[in-house]
Amino acid sequence: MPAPRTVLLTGAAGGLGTLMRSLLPEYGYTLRLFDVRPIEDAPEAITADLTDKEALREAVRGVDAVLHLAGISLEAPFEKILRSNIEGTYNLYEAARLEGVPRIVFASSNHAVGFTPAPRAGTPLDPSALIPIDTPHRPDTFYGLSKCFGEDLAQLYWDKHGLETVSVRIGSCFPEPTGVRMLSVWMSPADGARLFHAALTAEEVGHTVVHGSSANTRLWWDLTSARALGYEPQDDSEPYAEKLIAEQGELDPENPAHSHLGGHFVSDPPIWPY
Ligand code: NAI
Ligand code: 15L
Repeated sequence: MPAPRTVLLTGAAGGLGTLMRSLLPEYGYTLRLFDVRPIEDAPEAITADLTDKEALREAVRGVDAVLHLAGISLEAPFEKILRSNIEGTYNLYEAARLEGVPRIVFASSNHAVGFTPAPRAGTPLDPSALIPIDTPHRPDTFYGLSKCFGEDLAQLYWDKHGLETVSVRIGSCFPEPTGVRMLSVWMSPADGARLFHAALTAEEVGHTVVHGSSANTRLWWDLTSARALGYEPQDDSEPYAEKLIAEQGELDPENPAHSHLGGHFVSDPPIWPY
């Protein structure tokens, strides 16, 4: 596949979308923006819902790849998740298939496997204790379940239609880690751009699932499949560790919100406010 140049960025108004709008052009991409919310500083962006099939057909027409970030990013009633994340992602894949788009990079989440026990608190782990990429789906919420669906949809569209996907099980991609658990799953925005770039350009990915994080000292999961795409993480959350642990304490293995990959999503998930 020739290196993609024009990329549809869905979810462009969101937190990660905003970060990627500033970071990805440095890699030579021209971004076409899509979100249900208008983007103040980008009047050219397509303002449409993932349920709008016509808008999606037009949005994907002529692009080389899609970076699919749009969707409900927290827990919500099943009906809302169904509409935005399940039907919405299906609508995007159908539009891409019909318009001949060869590759999608799908923002999956650690919450697809959120009930997986965290290996253990502490630093650094024996590599054999890291969560492998083929760990079974163990969604911690309807939100996580929708990411399992997205990964399976991606597999179907590869096997049946030859549409490639890299599903990135993102840990926590924010400018800084804000909690002790995040020390283990944090992905710096710059590493996020590196990983998305690798996922957009690697040869012959079929459907590949990767963990999305920086090379954290306290890493909980295996980055081998991400590195195989050419991803070379440059960042580590460790400089934030002392302050966060002083403020919040070490993770308590008896607390379910500390002892699972998905953190507080397993017991008290944050709710989508809209
Ligand atoms: P966000 O909530 O800030 O952004 C999501 C964007 O999607 C919003 O701008 C929203 O308007 C848009 N959206 C929601 N429903 C839509 C619909 N039906 N049609 C069109 N647009 C719609 O979330 P964030 O943090 O930027 O995450 C981006 C993606 O990455 C999400 O899919 C999220 O599940 C995933 N992810 C993010 C992580 C993170 O650490 N930021 C961790 C794991 C996964
Ligand atoms: C996610 O999937 C969410 O979209 C994001 O807001 C964070 O909560 C992140 O996971 C996390 O687990 O920290």
